Amino acid sequence: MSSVSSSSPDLGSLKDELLSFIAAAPSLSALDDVRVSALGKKGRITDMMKTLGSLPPEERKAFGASLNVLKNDIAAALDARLKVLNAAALDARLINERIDVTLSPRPERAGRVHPTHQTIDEIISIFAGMGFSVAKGPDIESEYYNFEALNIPSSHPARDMQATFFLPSSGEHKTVLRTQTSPVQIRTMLKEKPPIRIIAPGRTYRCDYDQTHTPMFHLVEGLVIDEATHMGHLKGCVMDFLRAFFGIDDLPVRFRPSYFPFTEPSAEVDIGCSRKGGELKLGNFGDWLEVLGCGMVHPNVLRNCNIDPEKYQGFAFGMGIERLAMLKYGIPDLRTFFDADLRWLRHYGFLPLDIPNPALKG
Ligand code: 2NL
Repeated sequence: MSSVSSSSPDLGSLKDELLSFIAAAPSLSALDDVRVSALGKKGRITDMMKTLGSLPPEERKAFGASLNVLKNDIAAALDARLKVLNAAALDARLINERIDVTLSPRPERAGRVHPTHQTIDEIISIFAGMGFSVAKGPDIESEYYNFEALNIPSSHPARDMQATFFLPSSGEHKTVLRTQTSPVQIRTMLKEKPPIRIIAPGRTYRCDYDQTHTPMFHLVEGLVIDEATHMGHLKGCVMDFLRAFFGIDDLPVRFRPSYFPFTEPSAEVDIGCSRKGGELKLGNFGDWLEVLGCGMVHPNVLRNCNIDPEKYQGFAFGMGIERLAMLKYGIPDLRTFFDADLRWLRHYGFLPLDIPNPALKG
């Protein structure tokens, strides 16, 4: 480009100068400095634009056109260099911030998973393998879902003021801290159509405190509703679970007739153990230890949930999570689960990356 007028500066050499600055700008901020020096409020091209008004009309037209061409060329060059520098900056970040995903994990050594939650994870993992899903519900329940729908009559000792935490009631509908997780299963039956296969783990509450009872503890209940479900399914399911959970393939499992208002027939389940020398060992040693309760869902409970007992049957079971954890991990006192003692947690707790299901261990 040549100058348009003897009185105007040499736009060609200005263009070459600016283009070489742009090409040499090593960073985004250096490039911006070049932009400001050329096109900013007091930039060299802007300054020349301001002089247009004082030129004679014939010069103004030609010089103005040349200035516009220059301005557009510089803007385009700035834009192109900006793209190059942005791409280079991204490349540098991709290299600097690269994570080596092939490195083996470094377990966090500071924290521990509480044995109650480790045990819940293990239980979920085993039942997930049998096609169960996990259902949740509120800790504060209506007396109806916690007792009435479960065929528990108002005369039942569990409904006594001494046994259950009743909350200050508003009106005639009483609320309680749930004493089982069964109300979660009632809610599921009311909401979903069979087939149903769920477990409901969670906090439960009873007015009790001694060596083997705390006012808050965790239960997991299971529920299966389908056509033609029978005691054989219940026994197979519970046996498979207990053997997987304790990691003992031939663990003896015994079903004893029992009574619950929400199941008929009902059974309590014992596993084989030995208590010789005050030490508890699980396995085929001739002695027995109770671990859970179960049964076929009572027809009244099915009817309360609008399920036709002529068409559908089901089984249910319930077990205390801390109790299972105590047996599996040799923890002697239930109350220590709720003491929040860090020394206890460091001793009995689990590293976050421990594999929950022993069946999955290599
Ligand atoms: C125990 C016994 C049990 C159930 C819980 C249940 C739930 C529904 C219907 C029928 Cl919705 N039954 N749950 C059944 C039998 C026993 O728990 O000793 N738990 C610690």
